[in-house]
Amino acid sequence: GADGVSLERVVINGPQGASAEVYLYGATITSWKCDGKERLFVSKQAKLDGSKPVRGGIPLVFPQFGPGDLPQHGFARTRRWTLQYAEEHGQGVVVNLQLKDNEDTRASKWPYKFDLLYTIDLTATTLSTIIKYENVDSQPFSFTSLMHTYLRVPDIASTTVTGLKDVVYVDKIKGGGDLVEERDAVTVNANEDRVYVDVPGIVKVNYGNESIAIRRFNFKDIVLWNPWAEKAAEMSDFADDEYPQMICVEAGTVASKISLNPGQTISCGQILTFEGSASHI
Ligand code: TA6
Repeated sequence: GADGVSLERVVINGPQGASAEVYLYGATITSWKCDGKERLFVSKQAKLDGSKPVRGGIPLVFPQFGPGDLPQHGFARTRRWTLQYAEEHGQGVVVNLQLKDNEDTRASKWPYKFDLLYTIDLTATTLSTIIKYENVDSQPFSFTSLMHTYLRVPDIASTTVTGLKDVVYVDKIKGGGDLVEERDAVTVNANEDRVYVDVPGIVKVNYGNESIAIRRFNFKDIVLWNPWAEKAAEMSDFADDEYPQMICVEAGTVASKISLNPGQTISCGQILTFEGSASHI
């Protein structure tokens, strides 16, 4: 869209000061606050006018992860989703957004009829994001999909990622697949871009005495990414000095494809849980 267009967004106020914000553009969650702090990273230079995917928050990657026949990471993160409903429940707030095929997607290299229902659920200490994918076409289709979560951290140098030990990964920077993670606590001190394949359990991002736990279902893989200085310099929507305040730990199925027959659905998603030091919330 033209610069200066202010995109529609939904502000979600949950219990105990928890809050979230989602732009209908890409259904991109751009804020998740709990225990008084912003837990997601959005670049100071992110475009919030629909001119390009938001550099931060939780962009939705569908139907293609990475480069390929479609624009990088597919079209879901640059389409306008429609708000179906938002309502309070006992422990928080649930918001439903929908995306369907349109003439542009049907004219693309991925021309299938689909229906996505995105459910965002906010409680005092959790943010759950689930997509129900439905094949409403007359033929089967396959896709890759991922939630490109940018977590805010005080300093990458004192951040660890646990839950990846013994997992096979592909290193997209150094090249090579079938590597095995040997560390209990993975640290990042350079440009990293890794796809951990078939991650079995809970992955946690730990900083200071706080953690964000990432629980997944039907999302097999975890992508770990930090652009570091060299790649940050190449992105116009990412300031040069921001990479120490973020880490991308992304739940998805990207090393294999999800296939749906006509009429079939699958729900995939993640639940982010804030685990603070004092469990005073
Ligand atoms: O996070 C993994 C990744 O695929 C990286 O290779 C990098 O390209 C990143 O996504 C950001 O992609 P984007 O298209 O949003 O600039």
